Amino acid sequence: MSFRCKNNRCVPGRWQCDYDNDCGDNSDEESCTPRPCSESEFSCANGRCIAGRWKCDGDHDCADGSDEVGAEMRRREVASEAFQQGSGVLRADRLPAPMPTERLHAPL
Ligand SMILES: [Ca+2]
Ligand SMILES: [Ca+2]
Repeated sequence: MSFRCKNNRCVPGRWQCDYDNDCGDNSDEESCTPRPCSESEFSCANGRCIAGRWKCDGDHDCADGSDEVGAEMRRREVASEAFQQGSGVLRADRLPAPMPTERLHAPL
């Protein structure tokens, strides 16, 4: 089973409504019924459901990046907190994602 896009491109049927624009004109994502996200899932701004733990993990799991909105802010707070504790050393395992070195030394 394949799905024919409006631009006549054919994509595998399972690519329809997977929230990725596979056709190029997004016609494989049109007329899709968004499924309600469960409580353990995060609901992206574009209607996609992702696992709750994927929110703010540094990866854009929603195609529109809405699961990472505000994540950068939170990351800075974590870094700032580490400095306030007087260690002066940022432990990488405390941060949700690696940060560029220059940002660690920038004024927070
Ligand atoms: Ca798709
Ligand atoms: Ca994510």
